[in-house]
Amino acid sequence: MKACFMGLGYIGLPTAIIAAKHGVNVLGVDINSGVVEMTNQGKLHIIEPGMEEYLQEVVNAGLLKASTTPEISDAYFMVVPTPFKGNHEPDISYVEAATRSVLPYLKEGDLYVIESTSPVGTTEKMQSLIFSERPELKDKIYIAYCPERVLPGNVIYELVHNDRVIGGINPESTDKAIEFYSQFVQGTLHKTNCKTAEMCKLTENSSRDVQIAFANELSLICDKAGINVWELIELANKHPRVNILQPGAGVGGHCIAVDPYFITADFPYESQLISKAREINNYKSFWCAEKVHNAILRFELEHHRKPVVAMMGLAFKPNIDDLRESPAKCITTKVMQACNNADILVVEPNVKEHKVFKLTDYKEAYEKADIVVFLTAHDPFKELPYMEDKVVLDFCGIYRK
Ligand code: SAJ
Repeated sequence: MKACFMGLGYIGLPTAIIAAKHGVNVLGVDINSGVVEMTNQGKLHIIEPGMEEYLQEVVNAGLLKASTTPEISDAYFMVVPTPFKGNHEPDISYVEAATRSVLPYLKEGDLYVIESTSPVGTTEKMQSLIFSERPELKDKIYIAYCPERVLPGNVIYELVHNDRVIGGINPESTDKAIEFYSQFVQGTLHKTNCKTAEMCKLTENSSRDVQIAFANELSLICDKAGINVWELIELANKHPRVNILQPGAGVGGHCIAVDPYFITADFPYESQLISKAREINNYKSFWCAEKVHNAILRFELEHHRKPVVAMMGLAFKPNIDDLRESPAKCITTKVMQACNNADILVVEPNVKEHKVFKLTDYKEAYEKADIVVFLTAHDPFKELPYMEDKVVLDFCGIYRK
């Protein structure tokens, strides 16, 4: 069986590697020739623990090859980005482009799967596109939607062990896709239709966004009321049916902060709560930036000099180096733009160099700072001794007490 993965990004490449490791003959396709070259050399262009060894193994075994163009295969997987356009409208143009580029290679009996997070109805749109361009394939190929669910940093384990939801345009397509994924997935493969599978992916990430918004809202209330929100949540979670998530500097990354808009764009009147949650999580970052700004002004008034401010963490969540859609990065940028009256030291222990920010060692920055702002709860920060003489703005629960 030969499978063609369209898109060698954070999901496409690991999935291609794991499929190859389980004996599938894989062609990985990417429009970026640098990515293709690196992949063929067995070098991982993304950061994912343990994945490079797997890549080298499958490339050396001749099971995975990368190219900028597709080839005739038995199965095609669309694993390309689905960003949003200006007004939070989903942009499925990459899915469409990837689909168009495999169109000439499709033949009877082939499987076509979309894995990219997509607005409801995308699989049916691509079905129409395929059959309008290749009408002779109508009812002769299998089409399904199967969203990825893996957590960056734990991809090797989750790609194999997570359950998956698989929805075909008809039961035969669902079964065909299940046959493919059962080659490497040990989790349960749940059958549904393509619209439900599309909505399921959006629902999972929107549910997390709504729950984080609740925690963030509590943090605003507690700040005003003079209550330690970390202690409050810990206590409330002692109730057998309460499980509140953690507040933070906002919600980042390219999934949770993006996918809910795929629902709100198409169902604006019905999705009041999902939409409000997005607002709250976005607002939390502005609120944090305001707090830092005010702390700087207060320090200046009290001490008649510029404070040294350590902005601790740039990544979008703890213990990773991914800065995409990061609230910490956004807050740091805002503070740097607004506060000429401070020396700002930027810290990100998981990144060596950054083209915009000059990075300072975390211990050195902490030592020098008058104001310490914890933005991302990286483990090394938790080892820093609490120092009474510093103003600490802890947005991510480093010093819970
Ligand atoms: N966050 C909080 N409080 C929390 C948990 C998270 O503020 O209690 C913040 C994080 O700091 C980060 C953001 O939320 O800024 C997102 O982080 P995350 O760990 O919740 O999720 P992602 O974006 O790394 O991965 C999510 C996962 N989805 C769910 O857990 C429902 C993952 O399983 C998906 O595969 C992934 O999105 C995706 O690709 O869609």
